[in-house]
Amino acid sequence: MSRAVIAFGANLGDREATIAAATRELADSPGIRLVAVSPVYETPAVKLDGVDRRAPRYLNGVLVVETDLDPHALLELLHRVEHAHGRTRDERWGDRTLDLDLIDVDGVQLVDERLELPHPRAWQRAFVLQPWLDVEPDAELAGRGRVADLRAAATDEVVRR
Ligand code: A4P
Ligand code: MG
Repeated sequence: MSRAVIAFGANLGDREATIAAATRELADSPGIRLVAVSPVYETPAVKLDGVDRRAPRYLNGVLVVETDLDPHALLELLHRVEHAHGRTRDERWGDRTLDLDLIDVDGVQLVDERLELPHPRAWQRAFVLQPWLDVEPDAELAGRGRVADLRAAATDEVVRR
């Protein structure tokens, strides 16, 4: 069994309903046990050229699961759930009904053409670090250090719902 941290984000459609349904679908998937659901934060959209205040705001948070799926199988499951919620891939960092990212799996570090662990941008994003910290106050991000320290250094805005 491994322990995985999954980040969710949604800024189009009924964000709460999508996140609730996706959480249920993951919890009900074979090989997955849901361990923790973080509080949800509202966050301004970060685009490739910085914060975009005209874009719809995101709801962000994390799930912690125990799983006997390997990381690639888990990523495929996340993509299936995104797809079921109308996720399209038009623009990198574009607005989306649902994004499910794999943040950490047991501290494994790997890079291949499909998957990078830990998630390469998690270390600098309060919208990932804050909810993770809420459910795992002693968490560490492989190669980067304590999540609490990374959170203290992150400057993007997160507002608890
Ligand atoms: N991929 C590689 N490693 C991973 C991983 N650890 N987890 C690959 C998930 N996917 C991973 O992702 C692109 C490719 O990354 C996939 O084919 C997958 O195999 P995508 O979901 O298709 O596209 P994306 O999400 O637009 O790209 P990217 O670069 O992964 O985006 P990020 O870094 O996830 O950022 N602002 C706010 N406020 N809140 C957000 O949640 N999210 C993003 C997306 C941008 N701005 C945001 C938020
Ligand atoms: Mg993604």
